[in-house]
Amino acid sequence: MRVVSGIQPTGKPHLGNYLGAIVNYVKLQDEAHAQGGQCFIFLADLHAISMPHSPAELTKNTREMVATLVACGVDPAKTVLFNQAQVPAHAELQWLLSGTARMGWLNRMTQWKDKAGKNREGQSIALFTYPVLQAADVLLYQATHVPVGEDQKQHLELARDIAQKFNNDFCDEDAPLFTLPDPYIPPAAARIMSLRDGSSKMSKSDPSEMSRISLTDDADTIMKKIKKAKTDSEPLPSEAKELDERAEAKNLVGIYAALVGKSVDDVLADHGGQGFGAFKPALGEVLIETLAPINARFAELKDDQEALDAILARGAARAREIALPTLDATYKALGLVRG
Ligand code: AQP
Repeated sequence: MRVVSGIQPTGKPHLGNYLGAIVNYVKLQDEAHAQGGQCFIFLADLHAISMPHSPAELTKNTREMVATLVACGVDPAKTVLFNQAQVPAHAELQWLLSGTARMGWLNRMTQWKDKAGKNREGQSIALFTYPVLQAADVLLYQATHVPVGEDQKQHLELARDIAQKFNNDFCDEDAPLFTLPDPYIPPAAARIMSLRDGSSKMSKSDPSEMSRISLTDDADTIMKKIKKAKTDSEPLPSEAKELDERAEAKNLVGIYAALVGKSVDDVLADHGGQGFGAFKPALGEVLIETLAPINARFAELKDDQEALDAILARGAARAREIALPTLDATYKALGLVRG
């Protein structure tokens, strides 16, 4: 079992990152550890430069993201925790796979279409080739399980296509180089939506702070954001299917269900008929209770720059070592001569 996933240090991680991905990093880390497998979690700082960014902010966010992941339960003793910039093999493998990836495949990526909008010509090349770097990230470690939110499913499918084509084009049938990675998407909470707009996902780069719950928000901020979350004026129904046309209500009930580990139907069995004046404070309390220990641990860790850098340095050294055989084999398969 090889678990590999990454998160961009582009801001404070939010509830969507937590329920969609980080909870599963911890779950799979423990499973892999128990089975003698391996888990790699990296900060996707090379991905972060695909959009305009402030270098000083990127450095600060990278350290804060390490502190947050550790506060959430990612354990550097069980997981190889590092940032891409310290493992050049990621960028090297991306280039080597760029000969295999196809323009048409990348053109179809919905994240590219969403982020580029109408101004494709004005976007960085990195934003367009982002999914090839993502393929390199997971193929480099022969990932079997990739815990991601639903928005990343298409990129994972592309990574499989690239791996498959490379294996077909450059490897013997009985000795494929790359393992085809499987996405590990949570059955619930795979896509947490903005608190201001139930049709767009909760995102670090949304200009409105009120659109997301950051994992480091304090209790008052959490309650304020939940109370101000957009909803309709109807009471909660008693069955999940009645939420289908009520995006904002569905999102809040889905968050509650994921946090307490119940199905949406079970939550509605308890709260159906309630208005948001009663449901929102109940949700706020559950969120505060879930995030309080993460907040406390984050506060202990966040200012110890030396310790955070040491975690990344140790992880990167290990990652470089484990990445090497696959990187070497890729050069060789392509017929590239290296001294
Ligand atoms: N709203 C979400 N619901 C469920 N899962 C989510 N993820 C992100 N948003 C949601 C999952 O979190 C992991 C890390 O994501 P990322 O930071 O690398 O990139 P992203 O998907 O682009 O996240 P953001 O917050 O929207 O960042 P920005 O605004 O910088 O682009 C991934 O597994 C993702 O699926």
